[in-house]
This record gives sequence, structure tokens and C-alpha cells, in this order.
Amino acid sequence: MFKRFLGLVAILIVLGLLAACASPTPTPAPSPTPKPAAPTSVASPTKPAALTPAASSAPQITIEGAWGRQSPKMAAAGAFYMTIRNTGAVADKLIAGKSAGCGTVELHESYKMPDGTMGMRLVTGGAIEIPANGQVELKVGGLHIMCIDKKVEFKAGVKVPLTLVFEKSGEKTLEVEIRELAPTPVASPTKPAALTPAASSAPQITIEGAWGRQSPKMAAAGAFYMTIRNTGAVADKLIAGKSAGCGTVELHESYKMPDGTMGMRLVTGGAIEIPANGQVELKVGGLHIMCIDKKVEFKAGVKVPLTLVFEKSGEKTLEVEIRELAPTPVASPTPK
Ligand SMILES: [Cu+2]
Repeated sequence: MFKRFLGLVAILIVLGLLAACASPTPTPAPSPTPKPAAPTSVASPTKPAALTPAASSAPQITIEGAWGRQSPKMAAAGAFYMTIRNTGAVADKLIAGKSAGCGTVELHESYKMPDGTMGMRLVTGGAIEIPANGQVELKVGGLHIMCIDKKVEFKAGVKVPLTLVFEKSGEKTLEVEIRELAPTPVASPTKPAALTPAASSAPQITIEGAWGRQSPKMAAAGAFYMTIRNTGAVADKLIAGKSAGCGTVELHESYKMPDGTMGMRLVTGGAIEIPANGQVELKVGGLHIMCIDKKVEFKAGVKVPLTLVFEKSGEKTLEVEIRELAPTPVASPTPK
């Protein structure tokens, strides 16, 4: 699998197309998490009622600012970018795409290669999570949609039909205009007022349902899981962690290794994006926080201090209780 990605990247370099996925300021692709569960045991006192519209039990997907990037006629592939917004109270996933203008359509993420240059590959997990009451931005140097084996020329002004397939919302078809550069953002006509609280120009981070997984005393590392919610109108990034209970703290992601087993590694881009009006779930088999070189025993009942460092929101310190299993989600205490 990895060889295949390297092969793809190599081909694109030959075609001079790598620029379509490169960026001078490597932006970590937001790591989509699988299906956020209902908020878990810890109540979020700051959860605005506006984020939990009554009687909305389906995702509400809208696509804004879609554009395709002009690329040389002889380049085999082109790239599409857009913002996918979900104003529903349930998460959805972008699982596939298709276009009469492309041989195949793939969902890609950008990542930093060991030599420091940017590469791209199929998105981790094969789908892009669109969180409830949140949005995902597909942009140059981040997540994007690849048009493999172009059937039309990607030159400014051309419109390419594109159908996106969502797990719950089904197919959404749009026309994507090819441009030389990203369009200047304009006020979004469909942006609900509820999602843009006045005078909120900072992320609002809360951490819910944090727990650590019991692990053998002799195991050198332990793992922490939680849901990180951002009720602000600006995205933030989890960039580091520290704990008196750990030699070092690392941000990890799980991934499927070529032989099909699951491995883990430092998160792509070195940070976990917490989207505006969205949330990221750190859970078993997905994103997680590793406690390397444990200084305390990870047995049920033990509480481990943990400080998370956010790019914009600074440090948040919490106590994480060790448990044998993930806490059972309970109904959100938010009044109906
Ligand atoms: Cu790990």
C-alpha cells in the first residue's frame, strides 16, 4: 500500500503536478475521526443550546466554495477543494466521489514525508468525517479530492461535474469551476446564524469523557482518550501534551499497516485539528494520546494529571481516570 502511494507521488512529480498537493506551510490534514458518539459522561457546561437543534437527527450537508485547480493539460490528475459543512446534529462521512470528467475520483490527504517535502495519499480510514455541527475544509496542502485520469482540461473557467457520496446523506452533485487560484472567501449565504455566535473570534475548547486505558504494569506506555469539543467559530489545534505521570506525551493516530494489522504513529502534521464548531473524538483504534515511559501505574481508579497544549487556547489541564474499558456513553445532560 505504502509503495503504491510512493509510486503515485513519484508519478505526480514526473508530471510536475506535485504542486497541486504541496504547500509552503504544511497544514496538517484534519484527522477525521470515526463517528463521534454522543457526548459522554462529563457534561459540557459551555455547550450552547444553539449547537443542539431540537428534532434534528440527520446530517445536513452543504458544500461551499468548491473549485478545481488549474493544472497542465498533460498532467494526468487534477484536484478539487471546497468546504463541506454539516449543520445537522449527527456526523456524516464523505466516502467516495465520481465525475464524468475523471477516470476515478479519490479522497486524499496531504502529509509531510520523512524528507520534509509534502506528499499525498488516500485519506486515513478511507473516508472524511464531517462532524455534527461542524465543517471540514478541503484545501491546498490539506485534504482534497483527486480527479485521476482527467477526461477534461483543467483550465480556468471549465466546469467539471462532481458527485460526492456521503455515508448518510447520499449523493450530492455539483459543478466545480476550475480556477487558477483559490477563490477569495465571501460571506456564506447558507451559513446559519447559530453557527456564528457574534463576537466569538476565538476557539472555545472543552474536553469531555477523558479516560485512560488500564495497561499492564510492565508496559512502558499507556493511552488516553477523550472528546475535544470546540464551540468557537475559529479552529484550534492540539499541538502537544505533558504529564507528571509520563516521561513524554505524544499525539498518535492509528492506521492500517500493509499486512492489514493496525499500527500507530505520530499524527500527520504533528497536530490534531479541532475544527470550529466541531469536535474530535480520540478513541481506541483512532486518534489517541500516548503516555510514553509511564511514571504511574495505569490501573483502574488511578488519576493521571494531563496538560494539553493548544495552539490558540493554550494549556488545559485535567485529571484523567484510568479505567478498564471506555466509559459507557450516557445521555447528554443538556436539557431537552
Ligand atoms: Cu499510540
